[in-house]
Amino acid sequence: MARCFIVLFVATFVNGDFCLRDSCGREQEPASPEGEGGCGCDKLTRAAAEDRTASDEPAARYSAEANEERTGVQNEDETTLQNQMVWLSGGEFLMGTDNPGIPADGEGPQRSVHVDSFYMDVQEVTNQQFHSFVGATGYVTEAEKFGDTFVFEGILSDSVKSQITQAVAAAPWWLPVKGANWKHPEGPDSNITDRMDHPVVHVSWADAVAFCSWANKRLPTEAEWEYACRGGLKDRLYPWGNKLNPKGQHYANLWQGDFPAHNSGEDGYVKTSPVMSFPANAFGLYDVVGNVWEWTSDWWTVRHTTDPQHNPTGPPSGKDKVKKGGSYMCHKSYCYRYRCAARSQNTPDSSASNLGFRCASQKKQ
Ligand SMILES: *[C@@H]1O[C@H](CO)[C@@H](O)[C@H](O)[C@H]1NC(C)=O
Ligand SMILES: [Ca+2]
Ligand SMILES: [Ca+2]
Repeated sequence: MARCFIVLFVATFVNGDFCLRDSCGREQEPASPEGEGGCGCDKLTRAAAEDRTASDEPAARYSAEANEERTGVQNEDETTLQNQMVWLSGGEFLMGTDNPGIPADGEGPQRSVHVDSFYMDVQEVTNQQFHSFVGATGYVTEAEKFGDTFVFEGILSDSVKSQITQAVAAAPWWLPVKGANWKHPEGPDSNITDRMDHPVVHVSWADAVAFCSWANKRLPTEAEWEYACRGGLKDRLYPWGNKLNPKGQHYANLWQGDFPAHNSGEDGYVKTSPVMSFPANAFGLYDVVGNVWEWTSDWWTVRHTTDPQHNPTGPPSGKDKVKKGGSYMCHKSYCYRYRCAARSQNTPDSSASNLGFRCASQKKQ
């Protein structure tokens, strides 16, 4: 299989624009000055994505109906296995911003959007919950099929690092680690035994769709996600307001220190944190920004209409899916994306040590 790895990125400067072209010849989105490279996590492309159209196939195959005979595990302890959800009464809100932190990401313009009422998971899907899903369905993630996934260098052991010769040129702190997956987040020698209440990572978009479908849910649209993030506040940067650390308190698991060399862990965590370790927003939602990035159902575009929108679902097709919220790797200097209006993208088959999801639903579960 010809996997033209992102590792082969060639970076060129054209008219001051930082352009990236991968070995498949695809033009990447031009980067913006502030927080430009970000965590570089939008560059974790799997070349095979080109040959595969993201279908709704996992949704059908792993629906609760299709697994009726195998749901024993699910019923053992509903409280820990099923995510709590909150009912969000629909309405009109201002999506995006006219003061974009990263204009090239398509954060603007600010536009009036209506979303219907929906339920949202209060927390990111955890390892425990994903474990239940795999136990009930036998699901195998895309990272397990590919045999590798991207891990941030800063959380890898020296022995794992010493075996890796490739890196992502545009973001050298990302290393493809053989044998790493959701059960072994930093490679075969690592495990999640002590992290069952942490968000699951190394899950692709299709993996997330399959999980939500099994739970009788679905991924949120970008509009729903952002509506949920804002917690009823208008035109604010974060789910809790405009100050990053009100009263000196940390409200999200982000990066303090110098990226990528030194993470001081001032907020208590240098990697993922147990879900709900930081305060909820006014809607009762935890870790909306920070901890791990969250997949949405929308295809990526940086162009948005200012016409009033009703339950927008993004473009009908595309190359990348939208992810929201930033992660424990985000610092203002490199990845100012832990804001509700901020956004980034990955090919649907991408997986990484800072990317997870939560589910939404129209019905009460
Ligand atoms: C999981 O990892 C911990 C810490 O690295 C280790 O002590 C433990 O033995 C591992 N457990 C299993 C089942 O491999
Ligand atoms: Ca942190
Ligand atoms: Ca998050």
